[in-house]
Amino acid sequence: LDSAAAPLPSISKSNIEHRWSDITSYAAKKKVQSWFQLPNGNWELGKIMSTTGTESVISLPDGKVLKVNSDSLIPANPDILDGVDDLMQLSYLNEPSVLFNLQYRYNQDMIYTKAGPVLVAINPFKKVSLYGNDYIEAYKNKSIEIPHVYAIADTAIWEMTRDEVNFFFLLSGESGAGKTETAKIAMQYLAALGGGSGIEYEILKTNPILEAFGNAKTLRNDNSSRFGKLIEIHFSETGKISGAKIQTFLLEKSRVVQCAEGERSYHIFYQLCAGAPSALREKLNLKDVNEYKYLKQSNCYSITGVDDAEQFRIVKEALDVVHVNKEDQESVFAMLAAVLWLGNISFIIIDNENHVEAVADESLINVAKLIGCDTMDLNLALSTRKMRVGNDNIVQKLTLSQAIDTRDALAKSIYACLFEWLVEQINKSLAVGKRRTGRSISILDIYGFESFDRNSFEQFCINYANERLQQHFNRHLFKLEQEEYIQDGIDWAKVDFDDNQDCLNLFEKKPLGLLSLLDEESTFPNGTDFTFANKLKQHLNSNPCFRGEREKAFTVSHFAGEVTYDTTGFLEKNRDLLHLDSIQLLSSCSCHLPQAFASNMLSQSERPVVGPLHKAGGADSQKLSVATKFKSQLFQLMQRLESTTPHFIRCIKPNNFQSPGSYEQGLVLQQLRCCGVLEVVRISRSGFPTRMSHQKFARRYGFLLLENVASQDPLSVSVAILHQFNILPEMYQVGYTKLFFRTGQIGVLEDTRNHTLHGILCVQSCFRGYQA
Ligand code: AOV
Ligand code: MG
Repeated sequence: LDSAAAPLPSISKSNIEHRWSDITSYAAKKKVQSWFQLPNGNWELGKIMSTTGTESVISLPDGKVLKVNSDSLIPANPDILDGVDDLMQLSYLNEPSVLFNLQYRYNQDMIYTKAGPVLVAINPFKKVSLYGNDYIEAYKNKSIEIPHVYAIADTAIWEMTRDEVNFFFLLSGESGAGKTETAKIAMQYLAALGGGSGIEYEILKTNPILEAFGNAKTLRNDNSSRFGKLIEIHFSETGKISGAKIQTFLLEKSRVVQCAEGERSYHIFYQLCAGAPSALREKLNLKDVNEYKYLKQSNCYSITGVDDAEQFRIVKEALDVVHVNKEDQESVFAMLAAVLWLGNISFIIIDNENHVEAVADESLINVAKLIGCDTMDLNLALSTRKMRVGNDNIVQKLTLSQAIDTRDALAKSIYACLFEWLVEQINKSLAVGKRRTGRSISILDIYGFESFDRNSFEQFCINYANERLQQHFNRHLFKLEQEEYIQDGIDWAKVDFDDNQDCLNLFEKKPLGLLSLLDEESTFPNGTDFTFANKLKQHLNSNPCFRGEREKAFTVSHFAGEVTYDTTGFLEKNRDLLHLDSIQLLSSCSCHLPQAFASNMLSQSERPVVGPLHKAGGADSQKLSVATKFKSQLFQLMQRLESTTPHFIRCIKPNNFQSPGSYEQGLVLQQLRCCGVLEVVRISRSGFPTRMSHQKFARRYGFLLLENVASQDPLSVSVAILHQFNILPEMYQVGYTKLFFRTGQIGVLEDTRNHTLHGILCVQSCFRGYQA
């Protein structure tokens, strides 16, 4: 049993605080419990019966008795600590103990647990009765203390109102771990407490809209966010919501034209087809989902437990709430129908050079009608390209594959513009107004780390974003904490953590990083996915986070695991070209949305446009590529984060089947490990989380001193206070500028202060009574 290969990586030495060998004889005498790893990698709780030399005999719950190496046993916490609210309270902070504690709580639907400053949320994959008005009231009145998103939202509201600070909720976790749901739960609480103006209702209604247009079923999550979202909710001085603003990041637009077997395109397409009332159906000439090629290719039309028609009604209602008028709503649906019909447009070859023309069938006619243009113009835009050769303008006919790419690019652009347009309308409706108070709570919910059998440019961007966020988590919780101790001259045992700087360098380094090399290759007219992959292998093979693979693939060691990317389509997606012919077509349309899209595209100078003014084939090198634009968005975001008070919520997926009641230890452990939860707890516990400047400390508690210290400096006053109240030396440290305390120490002083103040107030009021 001992030597049987476990499929899971076994526990690393550095993660163990105590080994049984230190205490086994004691343990055997008391028959205390310890963790034993089974060959399948799971941990079992056993009782130590006896210990001789390096061997121990343990009995497992199923009655089996085993002789094992004492070193393979890991101490378990006493029963009294089963299911503690905060992992900080565990006596033994080893991996099996943490796993067990979370599982113990999970089995009782207690899905939230504190890990020091971080909230861990385990996805229940079922309705749990932890939400709604009664719970909101309870957390508001502080009559309940179990860890919860509500509790954190409550702290955020109070601290924000009092200290005039900006709060930031950072949600992280793998795809399907529960970030979006958790974000909605936090919004629910903020809306309940900050409500009154009615704007809170609009804010909540943005969720069904953005989910319909930006979420889709993937193999990992039936409701997977395919865009990143930052919502910033502003509050007045009295803590009431005054407005909000939504920023979105890189929508996965390739999904509109292609998606993998078993996945779906964006929810809204299925909702429209299922839920449109008959008048609308007729007007848009809507068919069933299985008649559209874009939706048909993945062989998946419905999601268990989801009624698309009902969702459509919900989305329409939500659009009303955020003031998108009926006329605009109809235009939105027309654009969706146009995208679907575009996918059905086919081409016929018209000469022996493989040049094509669009088939003048129902699909072509419908698209033209829906966007408001002439069928001939549409046909030309899809099958020809105006080019400038020397001083002449010429018209080049397109081949079949060029025409299909042009068609798909148009469909993707219309959809992406529609999404942006909607976000803009929502922002107008939620407008913060002029009276910004400097009080806001933001929630960041991006797409989680993804690893599929086949990973493309989208996963590359998504995982890069997660890597950036992880860096912020590390920096904030580890580096800054440790640097502060060192700066203030505090004795402090350094806790190591997994820094992901190497992986970020792999992405960001100039000129030899993944992003720079991708951009460079994207600007070469002759660059292909193949030359790109070769370039990576040539320049990056010595990087420990990188590995070249066969053919056009490469592997990156992310903080959350290795992912192999297939470079097929990387260059095209990064260039994101839309030919000027297509933009001109949209601007000539009689409908207002395509016109708005076209002028938006032309005004966005960073968008690469290829047309007569540009070289054929390559993008203008001055325009920003998709990856570069995304990177700069992320940098701006990180900068904003620096000036706020962050709160981290780590969402954990207990199984890969999206099913309730199944807790896979290996899967949970892997997520806990890669996001550094255990290290955070260890730092918080071994460190001095409470800190106060000498001045503030002296001002706050100085009056409690028995001797008169008015003339003394803050440091001497502080030391005098520490002595008078017999604070044990190991419970605090005196730094150059600040005092540092272990958890709970300040509480004692605060109690005394409150008692004393209360006493003083009583005396004062008696005195006033006496005078009167
Ligand atoms: P994600 O946002 O983290 O994935 P979601 O928030 O969409 O994950 O959660 C996935 C699914 O888990 C939801 O659709 C719910 O069915 C379920 N779920 C999550 N949290 C809860 C909860 N607190 N109570 C009940 N069910 C829950 V991705 O967007 O894929 O990274 O890109
Ligand atoms: Mg999500």
